[in-house]
Amino acid sequence: MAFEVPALTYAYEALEPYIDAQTMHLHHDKHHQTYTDNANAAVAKVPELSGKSAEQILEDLDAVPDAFRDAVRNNVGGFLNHSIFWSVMAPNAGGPPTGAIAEAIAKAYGDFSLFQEKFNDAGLKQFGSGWTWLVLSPGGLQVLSTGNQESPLSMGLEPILLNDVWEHAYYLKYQNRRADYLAAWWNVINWNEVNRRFSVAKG
Ligand code: MN3
Repeated sequence: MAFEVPALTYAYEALEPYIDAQTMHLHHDKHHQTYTDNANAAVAKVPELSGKSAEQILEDLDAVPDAFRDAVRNNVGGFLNHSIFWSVMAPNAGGPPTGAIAEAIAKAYGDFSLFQEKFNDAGLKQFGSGWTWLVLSPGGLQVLSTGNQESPLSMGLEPILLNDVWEHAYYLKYQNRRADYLAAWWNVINWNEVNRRFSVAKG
């Protein structure tokens, strides 16, 4: 049961001008493919993981033998994080949240702009490579960042929304201006998919 890079459900240029087509090609076709190939290679070395989904593996990294745990965390994480990332973006999207997630964000953070500020601030302060997340924790919604390809699933948290703050996600277009990338990214959020994830996470 090999992991496969999911095809984009929109064109590479569809997220322009916020995310450029060249970045999408490199990010999806090269970076994500490499994580996926390395994830398959890592999992193939660990019989205990055969038949498990990426989510199941990341939820229980303790089950991975020490010698393979870093490779599995980095590459199965890289595979799954990017798979979710493409799905929470869409063309002709963005704007204020809708549905149940809008209500939950309003309850937890007040105005949407205050939530955006908190999320962007977490992305800006993530030192080096990583991801910024909105997760569902047992106590409710939470904004956090993780380093490298670490998944909140490994901390018992459910990923609802995520932004890639590795330089490969924005450097071609935004160079060192991570804050500009973080601000522009809100124009491509697929709130329908975020609501679907929120609904599943709530069980
Ligand atoms: Mn990436």
